[in-house]
Amino acid sequence: MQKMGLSFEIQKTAESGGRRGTLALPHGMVQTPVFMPVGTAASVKAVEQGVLERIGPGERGAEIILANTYHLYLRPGHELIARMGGVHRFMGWERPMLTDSGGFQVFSLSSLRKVTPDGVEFRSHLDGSKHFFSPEHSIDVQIALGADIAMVFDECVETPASWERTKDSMGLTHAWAGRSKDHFEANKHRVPWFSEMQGKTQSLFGIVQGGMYVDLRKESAEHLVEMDLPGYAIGGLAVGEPREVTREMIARTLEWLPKDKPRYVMGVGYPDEIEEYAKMGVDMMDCVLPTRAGRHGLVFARGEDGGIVRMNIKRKEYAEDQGPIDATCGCMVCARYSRAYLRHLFVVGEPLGLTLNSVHNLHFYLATMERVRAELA
Ligand code: PRF
Ligand code: ZN
Repeated sequence: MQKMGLSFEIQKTAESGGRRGTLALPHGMVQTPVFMPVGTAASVKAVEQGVLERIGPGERGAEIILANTYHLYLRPGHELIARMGGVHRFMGWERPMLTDSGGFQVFSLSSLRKVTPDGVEFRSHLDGSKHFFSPEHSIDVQIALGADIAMVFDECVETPASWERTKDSMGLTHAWAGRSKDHFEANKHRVPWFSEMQGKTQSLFGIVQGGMYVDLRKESAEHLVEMDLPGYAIGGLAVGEPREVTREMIARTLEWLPKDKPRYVMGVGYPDEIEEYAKMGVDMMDCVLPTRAGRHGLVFARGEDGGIVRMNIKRKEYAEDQGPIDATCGCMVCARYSRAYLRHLFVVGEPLGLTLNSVHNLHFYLATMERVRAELA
């Protein structure tokens, strides 16, 4: 019998609905709830893989990162990456990885999109060249990349969108999910380095859509649950709607998803949001925020009351501040560098500044999740 790609064990569920779990993947174990740093183009921007492995409490590092189908298909190309032994070997990362399907990026980055039932024709945001993505093609690319978890090809509807528009888009997403699954099942053993994954296959997750409409969210969750996939994402959120709406959509959608499978909210959020959603029962989250904010000089710290403080390291008031970003942080940046130095690096445009801010922010996110896991245990 074919070995499973994934097993998920829940050690404990809190009254709030939050769960403390362990996700076993071909490249290793992941403690959940987990925050996944985003490595769009096979790189978590400005942070080297060796550092990523040591970031976070106890220097345990990031246990899983994300990469993106759309970006890697455009550059350097999934076939090149396959010839290099897959995305893990290509980037020197031996821990678990997840690839997003490219659906979201096609809709948010490319131009002149033409959506048909078959797929999406679009122009690259890099050079305007024409490309076509279908569910089958997205799966082919994701199989070539060889991440532990692949995602179905979906459409993330723009916001605001009418109920009718959202329903049509959801119908398309459901048809594409079916085709993604069929193509994945027929081809998942073709990962050339399959034997190196101890004979374990990749796993394909579904994505619930349905915009900001509770009835459509329910229909979408039920449709995907019927497909019996090993994990489920909640997509289409954090696209500009108020935070209360995001929370409400997550809370309701979680009710309709299986309790025994991993549940992943895509593209969230601020540190207090990831904490809140993890306590509600979300097992996985990813976001560019810690790295993107870091590259813009925005760093997170804990206030004396335990609340989250956002600091703009560029500010003049830090010019002669000898203290670390956050004395309680425990990261390698706060152990060594002052706010004054970090401000200086940022002001003169030294690349090290981008790295150090990103490392601190990622540590902050991983530490936040570690605290939630301890509370749930
Ligand atoms: N779909 C996919 N990736 C995503 C999203 C989605 O809806 C989102 C929405 N926040 C982020 N990344 N495939
Ligand atoms: Zn720090």
